[in-house]
Amino acid sequence: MSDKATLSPVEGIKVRSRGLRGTLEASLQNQLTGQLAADDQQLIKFHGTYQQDDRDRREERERKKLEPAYSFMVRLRLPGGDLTPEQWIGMQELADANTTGTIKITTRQTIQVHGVIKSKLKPTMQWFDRYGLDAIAACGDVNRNVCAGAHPAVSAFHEEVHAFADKISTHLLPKTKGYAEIWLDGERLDEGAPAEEDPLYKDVYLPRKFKIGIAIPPHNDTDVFTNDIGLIAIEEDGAFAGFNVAIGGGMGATHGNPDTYPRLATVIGFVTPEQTLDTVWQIAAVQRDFGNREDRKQARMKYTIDRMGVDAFKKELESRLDFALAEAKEFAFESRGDIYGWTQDHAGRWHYTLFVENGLVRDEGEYRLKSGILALAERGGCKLRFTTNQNLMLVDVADADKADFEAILQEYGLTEAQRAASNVRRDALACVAMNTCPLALAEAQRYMPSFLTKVEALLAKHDMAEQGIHIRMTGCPNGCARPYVAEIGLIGRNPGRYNLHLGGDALGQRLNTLYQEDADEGMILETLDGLFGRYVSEREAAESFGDFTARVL
Ligand code: SRM
Ligand code: SF4
Repeated sequence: MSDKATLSPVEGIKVRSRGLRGTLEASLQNQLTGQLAADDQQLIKFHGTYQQDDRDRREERERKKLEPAYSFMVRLRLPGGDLTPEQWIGMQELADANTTGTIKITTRQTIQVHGVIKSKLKPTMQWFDRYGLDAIAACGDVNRNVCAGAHPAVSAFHEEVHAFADKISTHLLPKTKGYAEIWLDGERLDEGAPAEEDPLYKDVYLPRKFKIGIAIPPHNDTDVFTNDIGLIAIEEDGAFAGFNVAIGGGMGATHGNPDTYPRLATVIGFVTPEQTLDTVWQIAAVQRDFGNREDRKQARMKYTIDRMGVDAFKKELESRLDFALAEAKEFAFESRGDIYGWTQDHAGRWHYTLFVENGLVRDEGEYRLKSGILALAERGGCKLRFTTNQNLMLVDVADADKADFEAILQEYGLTEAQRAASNVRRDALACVAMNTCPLALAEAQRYMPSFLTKVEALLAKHDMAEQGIHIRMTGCPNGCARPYVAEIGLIGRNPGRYNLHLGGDALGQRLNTLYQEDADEGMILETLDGLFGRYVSEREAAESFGDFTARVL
């Protein structure tokens, strides 16, 4: 155990919090400021929300001697990304009433809203609750939203596997009733009474955020190897046999700090469906006990594993389980991007994947995405599902209803927008960055669309307009759009300047590497122009752009 004196300050906040309660209620009631007390700014993350301020307005507010324009981002916990149409309608009404109005589909298959002022936080949480939704553990040093492969048509046992997202999320939820107490006027813990016992998180929680993703081969839409725990569904004789377990994935790094790095998860074995919940629980417990609690930049499980060694970590895990992991089974990924448009599954049900650029749900001119999704939800007769590629699916549409949905998609300009988007645009990801993310060093989702227009022009110049290349952009090296597994990764360095990473594969199985540092748009486009030209003339048969750059550079 670490010496108390050297623990990171967040550790003390967790331990003192009495089940994540802290002084949150008092902070929320303080009407003199739009922000929370410092400790509560950390604690509120465990309740699925972050305090932010409008970075576009910082200077103006400072000039006027006003405090920053504080507001909160609130993120739903939504294992597997599923919402009912009624829940979507409720979320859209909420977005119009309490937030900027835009709903953001995230890279972890859920939605978040921005611009919620302090006085509207509790009503927002209560709104979620009315629709059977919550934000507990959507952020913070706990297991976060569990992602699962979104596309029902990729496997006959898709539903069985997809259901594990919810099972795992529930199994690893914090036991505190602090969330209900603070936001939902739940029963209060007696003054001075200890917080609820939590066998997994105890009073220390995990050293850092913790993420679990499930992939169903041959599709790796969840980028399974970028998770702390990646579960790869294994088929035997046409049925679901269990999961290969991969541990220690993570994307975040810090510019100039070589001790931080992205890492792909290492496959350590195979477990049956019955062994899965125990296994993920105990992996989290090993990380709880062995993770670094002094330096938060070394606290993710990937560093724990690299410090201990994979074999020692696995040995510790197995000492806590009453079984040993079996040898990992064969699997193969063949695709990663979303499968757009209509697909039909083994049971004959229809599913439609709708392209949502950078996950931003709002109306823009003729392209009335938000109104269109509302009309689809009001039509009913399907489930809504978010994908880890920031898109939206209509799931389980009956044959007889398909034409109705198609008509709505056309009426709101959605079919046309989807058809017009190039392959690179449809496969691209960008994180939030400006104007809300406090860590952004450069733009991402606000800049990506115009950047891609220039890339499309370059591709057309080289007769590759139809080419698919995974391009991902983030405003800083934390990697929220998983840029280190992109074929072209752009990682914000300074305003208008990015580190260009190349050489990731198209399936999320190989990290890219730094090719050009602190480059502006002109430099990046010049580099890509040259490389696209070489790709056309030097590529091997069926070689992806990522594989090509990894081979020749
Ligand atoms: Fe992230 C922090 C947004 C997925 C790695 N991320 C943040 C914060 C909360 C900034 C902050 O700490 O104050 C960003 C809020 C911006 C805003 O204004 O909304 C933020 N992360 C996002 C989202 C919304 C990006 C998006 O455009 O979709 C994604 C929300 C996912 C969700 O629903 O839970 C998001 N973040 C990711 C991913 C991708 C993934 O998980 O598949 C990663 C890389 C994988 C990983 O965790 O290693 C990721 N976010 C980070 C990190 C770096 C963690 C690290 O190990 O160093 C931070 C910073 C931190 O934790 O200190 C961060
Ligand atoms: Fe913010 Fe950086 Fe994450 Fe983008 S990658 S949302 S800039 S923390």
